[in-house]
Amino acid sequence: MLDDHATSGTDLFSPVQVGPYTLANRVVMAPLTRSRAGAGDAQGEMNATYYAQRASAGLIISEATQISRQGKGYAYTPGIYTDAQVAGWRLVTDAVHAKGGRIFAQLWHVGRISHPSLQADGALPVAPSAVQPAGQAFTESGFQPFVTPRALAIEEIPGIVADYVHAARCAERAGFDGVEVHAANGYLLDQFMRDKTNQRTDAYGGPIANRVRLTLEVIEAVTREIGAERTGIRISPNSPANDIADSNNEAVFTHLVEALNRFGLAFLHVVEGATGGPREVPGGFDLAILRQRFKGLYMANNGYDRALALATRRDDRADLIAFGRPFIANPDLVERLRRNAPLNRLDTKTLYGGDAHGYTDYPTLDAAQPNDLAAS
Ligand code: 8OZ
Repeated sequence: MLDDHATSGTDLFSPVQVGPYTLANRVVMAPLTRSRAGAGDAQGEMNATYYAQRASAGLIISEATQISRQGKGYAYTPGIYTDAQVAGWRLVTDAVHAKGGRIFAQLWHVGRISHPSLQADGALPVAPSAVQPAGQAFTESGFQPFVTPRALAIEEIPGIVADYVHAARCAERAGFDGVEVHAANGYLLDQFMRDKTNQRTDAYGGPIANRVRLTLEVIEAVTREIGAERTGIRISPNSPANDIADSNNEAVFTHLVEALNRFGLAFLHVVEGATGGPREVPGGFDLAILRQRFKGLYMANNGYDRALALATRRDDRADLIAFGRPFIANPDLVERLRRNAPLNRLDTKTLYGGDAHGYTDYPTLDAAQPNDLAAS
């Protein structure tokens, strides 16, 4: 008998059905901001090369990609709302598909994690409430302190949902296999869900059912546009990323996950612990409850290495494992995991912005082998 989860099993390298796609393995390339988009926030050939080099992942989730100019919060990040951006992403998806890979677009609105210099006409970033985040924005002229955002009027909310739908349609036109709605890491949807950043008194604030409303409206609208089987969602329930917090994370996210069950999404992607940091967070709740409650594929992320990934699959604690930084330094990560081969070291100086160095020049195992010379 199969249990609730369609793919209980023990292997990291066996195929898995995600929506309409049979993925070659359960190793996912996590979304990774690299800030290397070109003019008009459009991707180009260099980005296509980078993603194609990593196409042996069972699934690639694109770097976070803004759904609108208002949704942008970092210099040089790509968008997915203009024709030029669609054309740029088409280079990427064609290159990945030519290598037999699959790729979903991560749809992103940063909310208050932005800066007027990144907004049209120097506008204030928008958020559920006018609560200034601690920290600094990454702008074209370096780091600048976050400002106090402007609270969205309730009349503006349908326009935000419409921007997600437009972006999902653009992602489809660009050849993406699906989308992941970014509801993690302290960006707009997460800001609405948490009581530190959401102090609204209307239908989008107060009780948890109100705070998760925008996320559910976005999921409803996006799934209606491109299909639930091609839509995933990413959350980070215990992460303090981008100065986010809630007085009862567990209640917020168990409510959300149970409400998501009615859609039949492609997957639930969970950043376990502090984003890019420790897996254990003081005051964090046990995320196993989300695995139990969600009736669909569970994708685990954050701090996984080979041993933890294998153990997690052996115990069936996740269906898919998303690796972030290891994929930056190891384009052939799947093969290295399979062979238990050593990993390249990550150069943290070339993570954000810049050129092909630290982007498309990390070697594969084979490239490092002397018998390559014999091939010519
Ligand atoms: C690191 C740097 C910039 C953005 C996230 C999109 O945390 C990001 C991000 C990560 O989800």
